[in-house]
Amino acid sequence: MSTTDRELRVGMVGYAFMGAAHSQAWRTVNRVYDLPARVRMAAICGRDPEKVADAADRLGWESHTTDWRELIARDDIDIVDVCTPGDSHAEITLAALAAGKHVLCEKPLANTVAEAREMTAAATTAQAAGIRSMCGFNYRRVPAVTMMQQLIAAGRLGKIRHVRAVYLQDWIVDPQFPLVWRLQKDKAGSGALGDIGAHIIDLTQFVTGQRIAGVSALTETFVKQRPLPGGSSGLAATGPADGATAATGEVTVDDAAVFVARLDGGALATYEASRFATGRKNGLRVEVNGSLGTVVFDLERLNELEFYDATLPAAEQGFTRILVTEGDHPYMSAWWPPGHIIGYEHSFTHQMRDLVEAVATGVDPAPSFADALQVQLVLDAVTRSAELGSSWTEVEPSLA
Ligand code: SOE
Repeated sequence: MSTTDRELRVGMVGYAFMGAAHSQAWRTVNRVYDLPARVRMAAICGRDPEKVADAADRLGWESHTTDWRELIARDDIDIVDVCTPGDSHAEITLAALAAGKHVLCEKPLANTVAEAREMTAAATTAQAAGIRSMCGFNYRRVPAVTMMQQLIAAGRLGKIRHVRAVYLQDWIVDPQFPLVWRLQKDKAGSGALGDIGAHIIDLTQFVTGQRIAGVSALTETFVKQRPLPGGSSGLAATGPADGATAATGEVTVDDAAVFVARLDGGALATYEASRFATGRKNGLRVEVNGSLGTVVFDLERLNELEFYDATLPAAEQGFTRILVTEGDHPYMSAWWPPGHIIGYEHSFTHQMRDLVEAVATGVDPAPSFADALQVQLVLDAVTRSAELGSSWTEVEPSLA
């Protein structure tokens, strides 16, 4: 639907769950939003020649390759979208920035603080040449989450006192579920902490505008040995028995992480990230209590925001369920008439919308790599605190 002739040509590395989610968003974004540039899905890259060819066909990419260096070297690629496991984020991103490509990198930004720092420094250098970088914390772009941020920024909650955040899944409760890449530290960096804890760390820092300044944490690996996988992708959808072999290997990441935190604006916060919350499939819930009110977001009801306005007369106070589907709610004007709900995949379309707009108009998109480094610093502090028996661990500002 774009009214411009300007093209932004995308090359994506990775074709599994996130690759599919991003492809869907790249395919859709210009059909829904009127943007200053049109996206061309120029190339997709993956390690397996047959699978990448199939992915190109299924997901709508014009060409495919098994060599990400070749993809980055192409003159007809403007944006590199990194959807690989964390162990290759830094290498691919640094090469892409050095080649003058804009970068979208999936979360968490990297597997270590050192890598995240290097990526942030490279992004800052590239910025001077007009190269943009963004980290894919997609949940910021759920309209109800964006609205939560706007309400808090407008002062509707007053002084923030408490943040309560959980992200709960249950896809590895079965001890026979194989040792997929998400359960290996050298590939994923950490377990539930980096995979889903990173989302609630980013989301709460985003909506409150406050930084996590210190933490005290506990982590646990409940099942320490698992069957080696036969070649599965690492997601619940593949099922416990998928390709598992008789041999076992060590789980080298956390299954769950819980921590308390102080935010730099004075709020107290609690966080829980677990893959062992039986019955919870993708349960992300954040509650923020302020001196003037409370807001609650629950991903399983993502079209809604609960709001308690304590400035109303006492007789009228109570939790209001706001259906975030009006045309003047964030991102919603381009979708359906009021009351016609949207889903998980729309958060990615909104992310691409903001990225395309930023690149085409020459502004820096958010979350920046510095924002993502801030999350990485919290992940690192949580890990260190847990290793030292929950000792209080300060988190430095990424832009210090
Ligand atoms: C798997 O646990 C996962 O797909 C994460 O990697 C995503 O970031 C999250 O959105 C859903 O769960």
